[in-house]
This record gives sequence, C-alpha cells and structure tokens, in this order.
Amino acid sequence: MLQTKIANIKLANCIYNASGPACSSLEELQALGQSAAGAILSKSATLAPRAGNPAPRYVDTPWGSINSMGLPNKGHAYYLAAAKELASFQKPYIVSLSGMSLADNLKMIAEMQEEENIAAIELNLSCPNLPGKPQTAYDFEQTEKVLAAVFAQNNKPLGVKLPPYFDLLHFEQMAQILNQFPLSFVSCINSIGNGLVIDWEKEETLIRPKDGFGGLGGDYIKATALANVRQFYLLLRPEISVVAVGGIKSGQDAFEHILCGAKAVQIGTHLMKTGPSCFAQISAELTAIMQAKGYQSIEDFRGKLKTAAPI
Ligand code: RRO
Repeated sequence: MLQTKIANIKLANCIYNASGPACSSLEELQALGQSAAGAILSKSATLAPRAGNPAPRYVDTPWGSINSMGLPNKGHAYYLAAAKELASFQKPYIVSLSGMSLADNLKMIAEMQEEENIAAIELNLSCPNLPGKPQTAYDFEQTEKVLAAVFAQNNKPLGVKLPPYFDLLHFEQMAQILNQFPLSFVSCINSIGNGLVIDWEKEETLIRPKDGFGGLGGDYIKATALANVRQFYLLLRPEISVVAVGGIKSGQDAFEHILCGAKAVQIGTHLMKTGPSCFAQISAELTAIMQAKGYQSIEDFRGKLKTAAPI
C-alpha cells in the first residue's frame, strides 16, 4: 500500500530516514535496515572523516530540535564500504554526500559510480552549520555550476538536498536551474538554518557551537517544509521526484506531505526522539488514514491538494 518509486528505484515503503540522525555508523545503518523504513540513507559524508563541532550540538525541544553538528561523519570510504554490508536488507541504500568543495564532491561521486549496492546519491547542498561556509543552494549561480560539473560525470540516480526557500521568486529561480539537469529527486527541506533556542532560566543557549545558532527541525518547520514540497512539486519537471522532509512524526504529517506532492517522506527529528520503531508507527498510521479514505496507493492522492476556488 505504501510502495513508491523514485526515478527507477522501487521502495516497498515511501517512509525512510532523513540524512543526519542515527545514520552515521554501520550499526545505525543496520538498525534502519532491520526497521520498517523503505530505504537506508547515510549521514552526509565528506572526503575525510570529521569530528564535527563541540557538544552540546544537538538538543531536542518540545517543538522539535536544534543542531549544529558540523558534519561529523566517518568519511566517504566508510559509507562506500557499508554498501556491501547493507545489501542483505534488500532495500535501496542511498549515500548522502556533502563535500567541503566541488572538487571533493566530484571525487566522491566518481568513487560511488561502480558500487552497484548504492542505489542513489543525495547531494547535500544545504548544510547550515559550517562556520564560514554558505549554504550552496542559496547561491543560484554556484548551484548551477555544481550541477553542471556533477552531471558531466555521474551516471547514478542523483538528487539534491535543498534548504528551505521563503520567497516565491526563489522557488522559480531554483526550479528553473534544477529543471535543466537529469536529477532523479529533490529532498526538501534541510533544517531551517541559524535558529536560536535558549534556556530562559539558565539564561544560556541550548547548543554550544556558533554562539547557540543552529538548524531547526521538527514541528517548527513543518509548514515551511510543506510549502517547499508543494512549490517544487508544481514547478519541477514531473520526472524529478520530490522527497519531503520536515516535521513528520505521524501518519497525518506524512499524508499531508504526500498530498502536497511528495513521492516519499523522510524522518529526522522524530527518528532521533523515538528510534527506528518510528517507521512502523508512521506506516501504520498512514495506512489507517488511507484505508479510511478508500485509497489503495499513495498515487491515489499524491499532489491532489485542493486550493480554494478562485473568487
Ligand atoms: O552535520 C550538520 O551539522 C548538519 C548537516 Br551536514 C545538515 O545538512 N543539516 C543539519 O541540520 N545539520
């Protein structure tokens, strides 16, 4: 009932993890393999391993989470080698890449090409937590340059992880760039960058790096994520799937994102809060909603959000 397809990749379940929480080590990736998640997505990898920012760097809050992890990861070779270990789960394994430069991204993408157990690459153009480094996808010229270079050498299904946009013109400008390339998917949205959550009693920031500024996830960002999913669903070529991420913790949240046009949904903050059992929980809730509404597949309602009739 929850099956879907991204490019030509079949997912038995349209719900899987967001890159970031609980997907850095082989043990965590195997736990995703054992769960009800429809795919396994890795933490964003850099060319060399990174320790990331000093702790505390991720904190759950009643409305979601704030993080400034700073791209801690085990290096791209680790996630490449993990592909063989994860093959037995028989679900797509997607590697997220977030090189510190275009040259690093090109090198990592080149090395991923021959590994048949990597179903796709999610190129992260939107990490908000690297001091001194802007989010690539807020620089439209640079994004076009990166994609031109990437697609000159890539043959795997490849999508991009986008930051949230807030201006209708920006959606159009970014969509116009993305539509020029043979992208398989876009994942929107990354955390809303550079929020500030504070402990008023202690009179201090919740996280330590960057004077407490960090990416927001969870309930704070669902409405922004829905708007980004909807806009890109409407503006991108239909061959480019939209993968939703942002504030999904229930079957209703997943349903809303699919109604806006998402072909799959990723779980970040809620995975961090509740562990890999969240995939079975959200799947059961989404299935119940679909059964109550008489839908047999997500294609029965995907993208079919009604808007108020013109006056
Ligand atoms: O590691 C991080 O600080 C991080 C990354 Br790469 C990202 O893409 N989004 C986020 O919220 N944190």
